[in-house]
Amino acid sequence: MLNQELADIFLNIAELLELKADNLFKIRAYEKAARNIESLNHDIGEIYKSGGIKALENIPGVGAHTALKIEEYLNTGKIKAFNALKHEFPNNFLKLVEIPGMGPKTAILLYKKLGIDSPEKLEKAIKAGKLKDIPGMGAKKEENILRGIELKKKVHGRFLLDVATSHAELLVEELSKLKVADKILPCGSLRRGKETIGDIDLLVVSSHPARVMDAFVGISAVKDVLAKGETKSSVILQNGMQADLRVVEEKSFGAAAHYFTGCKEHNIHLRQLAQQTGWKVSEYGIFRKDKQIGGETEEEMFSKFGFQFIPPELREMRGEFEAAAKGKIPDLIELKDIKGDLHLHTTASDGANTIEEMARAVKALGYEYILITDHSPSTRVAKGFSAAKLLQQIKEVRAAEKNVAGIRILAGSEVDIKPDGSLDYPDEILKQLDLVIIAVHSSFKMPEEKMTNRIIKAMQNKYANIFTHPTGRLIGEREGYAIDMEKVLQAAKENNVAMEINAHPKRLDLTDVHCMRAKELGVKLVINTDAHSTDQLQLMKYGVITARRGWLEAKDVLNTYSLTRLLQSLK
Ligand code: DGT
Ligand code: CA
Ligand code: CA
Repeated sequence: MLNQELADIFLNIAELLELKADNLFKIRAYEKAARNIESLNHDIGEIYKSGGIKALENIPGVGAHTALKIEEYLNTGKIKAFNALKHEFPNNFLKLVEIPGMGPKTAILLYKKLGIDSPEKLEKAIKAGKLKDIPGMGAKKEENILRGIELKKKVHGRFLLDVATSHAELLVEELSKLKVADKILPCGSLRRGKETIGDIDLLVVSSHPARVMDAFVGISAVKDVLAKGETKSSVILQNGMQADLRVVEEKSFGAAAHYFTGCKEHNIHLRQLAQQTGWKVSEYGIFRKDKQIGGETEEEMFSKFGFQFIPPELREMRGEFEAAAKGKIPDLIELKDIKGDLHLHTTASDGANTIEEMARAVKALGYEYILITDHSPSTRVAKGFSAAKLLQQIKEVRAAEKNVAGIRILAGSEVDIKPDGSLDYPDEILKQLDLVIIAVHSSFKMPEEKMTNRIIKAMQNKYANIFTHPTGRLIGEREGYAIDMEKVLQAAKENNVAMEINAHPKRLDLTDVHCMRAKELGVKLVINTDAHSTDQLQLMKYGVITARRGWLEAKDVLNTYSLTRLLQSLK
């Protein structure tokens, strides 16, 4: 979490310096520091704690000046020089620079020529045709920028699941330390595992609400206090995220947990059912007249109405009450069901760790197998490699398996689907791999029909086993390509290709809704991290929660199987 925050700040500094046409070496140095901090294997706060400023300077790309800035941020939550730099520009200028399709040079040009200093003004100017006469602009570029603005709007003010999770964990940890709360439960969209989170909702049981409130607003990650009441408070954290906290009595815990978990439509439905019985449901309990008849536990919120317990991830008004009435709530997959990771990168392409390092890290997680999947030649930016090098890597994988006891290491590849639907290695090479992952990494803007046919053709290759990150989206950065998912799912079924749920919090596709449909069609699924370093192997939990939102059970997900059964299930 800290790593990402600092990386973002250093990137912003680089962007602002670029706007000022500052020294190019300095700009590149900040960019490099940002990249290296982002891909660190350890929390930068921990690095600092264990070795002080010297340890920070040992991070590649971090010099003495940068180390001082990191230290300042770790100690005070801000970097004065960064704030000063921001003050040299109009208020919303960074927001402008960060719009996909913009960049520093365009931003400064539009500011100088048209006084554009915010995304809102930019959108208006484009729509009014005011950019037409600006050199370097054009219909295509304007279209890209407008799309970028829409994308930012959609996630505006919302946070990725991992960012929200780590902030909630930090708040829970800080509150726990102070020993004023009997129970602390993060609720809301976070507990339901949505892919983006608006704000954190913390529920606390305590007999000392006033002390909880004091503790909450005093946490060092809190930047502003929006409201502080007897049982409710709201704050803004250093990263701009809001956190709400409610304190209730033990006897209302279940009702409050249910209420604050939502979603709103799910809550309203239960309230209406209560009314039909002459009862009342609120965040304080289930009541008949004024007498509380349930709600101390969350189970009661369902059992009192004859329902099976509905796990938080299913509370989206997608048929959960009907299923619960019939006793048909699925036995949802859990993280502990996962036996292997079938998509990960090594130093051979754009990963940070070797095959053996990845294998040892996976073993420590208790998994039984992994599939090594570096990139194929077309993905040049990700250091994709030749068939000859792949054959060499297969040998390295076999050797690594001998060196690391107790884990099966399979040789695979993340093979590009070329624009014509053919695969990026010839069949003679593919057939030597244990499993093959196929992926779209180019020509994202193809029309839907063409893109769908391209993918289906690739699935028909007899060596294709898994279709990874099936929509290609990057949440908040890039819309997915146009595809007819229904046809792709049908083709996956027909060709025995498993669909991947990519656990990276920026991806999380297949989405929950697509998972539900895949299951209906009997399509096989896998959950992979796409890890580019050992610490990213931990992202599996976000894939699992997405699968749970898609109503999946362990039996629907192939990497919960033993390796033998997994291999038998795929072609
Ligand atoms: P978010 O924060 O936008 O990602 O989404 P949520 O679901 O966390 O929504 P939030 O933070 O506005 O509210 C937390 C929960 O409180 C929500 O999931 C259900 C409950 N809630 C909020 N507003 C209402 C309402 O008007 N009626 C009912 N019955 N429940 C509500
Ligand atoms: Ca919320
Ligand atoms: Ca809230």
